Amino acid sequence: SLTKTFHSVRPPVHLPPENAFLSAAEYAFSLRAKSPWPDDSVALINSITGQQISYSEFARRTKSLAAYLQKVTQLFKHDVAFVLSPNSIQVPILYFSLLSLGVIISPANPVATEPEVYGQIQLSKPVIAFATSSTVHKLPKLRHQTILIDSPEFESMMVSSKYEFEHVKLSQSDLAAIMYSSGTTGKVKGVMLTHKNFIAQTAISSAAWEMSEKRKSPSVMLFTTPYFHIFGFFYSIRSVALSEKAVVMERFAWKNMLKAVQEFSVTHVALTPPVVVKLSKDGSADGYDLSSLETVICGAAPLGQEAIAAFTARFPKVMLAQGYGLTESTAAVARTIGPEENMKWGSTGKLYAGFEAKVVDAETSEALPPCREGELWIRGPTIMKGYVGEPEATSATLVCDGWMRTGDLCYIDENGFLFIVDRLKELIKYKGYQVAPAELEQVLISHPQVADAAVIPYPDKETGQVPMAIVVRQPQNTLNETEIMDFVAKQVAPYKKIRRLAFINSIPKSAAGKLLRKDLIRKFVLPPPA
Ligand code: 4UV
Repeated sequence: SLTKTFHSVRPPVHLPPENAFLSAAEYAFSLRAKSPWPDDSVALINSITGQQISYSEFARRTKSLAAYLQKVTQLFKHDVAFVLSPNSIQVPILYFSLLSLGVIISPANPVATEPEVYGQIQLSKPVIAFATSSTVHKLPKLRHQTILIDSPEFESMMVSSKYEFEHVKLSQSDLAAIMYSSGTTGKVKGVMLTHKNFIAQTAISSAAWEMSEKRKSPSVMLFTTPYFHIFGFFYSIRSVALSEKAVVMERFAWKNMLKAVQEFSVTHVALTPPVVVKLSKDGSADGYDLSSLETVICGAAPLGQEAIAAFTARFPKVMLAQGYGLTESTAAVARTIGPEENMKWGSTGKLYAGFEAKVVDAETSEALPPCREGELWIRGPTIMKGYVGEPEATSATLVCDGWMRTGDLCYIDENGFLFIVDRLKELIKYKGYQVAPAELEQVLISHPQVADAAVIPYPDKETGQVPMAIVVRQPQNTLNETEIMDFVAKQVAPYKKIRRLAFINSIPKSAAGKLLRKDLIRKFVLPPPA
């Protein structure tokens, strides 16, 4: 077929009219109210202390806090609030309050360094910062009013009914958030997302949910994904829309995750590929009762067929769904829905309702037919407004007629399944051939004695670049360099062979589970500073 634009094959989803005044918070609460579960069902659980908050309490706290911030702190529509906090049950309440005030949320990674925080603040220009006792020291001194969300004062802002919240009229085109784009490549940018972006994502993702789930009780979702990253940020809204019970982990810790699944009978968890791989390889998972698990949603980085096979063999009753998205697209634009699509190993599923895609040849800019590899371009209702203060970066990404370049190499098959190959910018060029590091990483971790691996380009006079593997061996393992190189060479075309190798104790990863290849390049490739 000569298809040049791929259209979503999902049933259309009804979105609220664009001229309706509506915040993402109101919209999520309105879907919650239509759910079959009562107001007193549990909304949030602290996975360590067991403290619980019901949906009616969630709504009450959101309103009291919003009233306080409006009347005492004097926060108004279009103000920006910087948020620097690890996950906690306070964070979603803070988010919903700020969303209903029309205050733009700008959440940053709590492990960011002071210079990183400074750079982010320069971009988003907040009038206030919300931090915790563990992060507050990173904020620039005396610049902003600061509220600590782990303080008794914050608790009383959420529970006092002293102030009356005055409803704020918001257009859907108003900004809801400025998110910092992952920064695994290039410099950090502030991604502007509107209430409409979140409303559309909530509507589309809830519709997908209804297609795949027929539940007798609310799902129990474990939040290991950070609330400052789009995956966790959007899921904090989606969770309310679906009336889920959200089990919140302060920071990701392997044993705590397993313990939480057992203790709270977790049914759903969103994970990144490294954790999915670890679940299928690490013996310590056997010590826990994980039988409540129904679905694992995996996204944020490529998950290879071998990894899926290993996971499915170990957890045959758990559905492993895959989703693909970007901060710039307000989370997912494609995902697998239902058991049949989940078995399409290696695919991140079909486009969500309301989306279109093109696969564009990097050299000729031509839109390609099915099964050909090129850069993924997408168009749809969740695409960002742009990068704050960066018109050039914005026009390089939002190219024309609403199309956004993703920077990802992909192909779409005849049935509309999307396959992500790798980040275009991270491709290795060996004698002019493109080698996708992600593909070699998947081969490497399919070796039972390899615990983790990353592949980076190593400069080479003769060939341009050669693929270099950085490998973490399983404990007490003597696997050597040649054995690993031979193992890979047997499975890939000759130009893709690993030609250099080093061992390491652990692979650096971002909080969202992405390999930090640039840190490895700094360590293994660049000469040490003079
Ligand atoms: O901007 P960002 O950090 O955003 C994300 C968002 C991920 C998801 C995934 C599934 C969901 O359901 C959801 O709500 C959010 O990671 O990074 C964007 C880049 O991450 C890579 C790709 O290179 C994007 O440009 N990426 C994201 N998902 C996948 C992926 C995937 N499933 N497979 C391969 N690469």
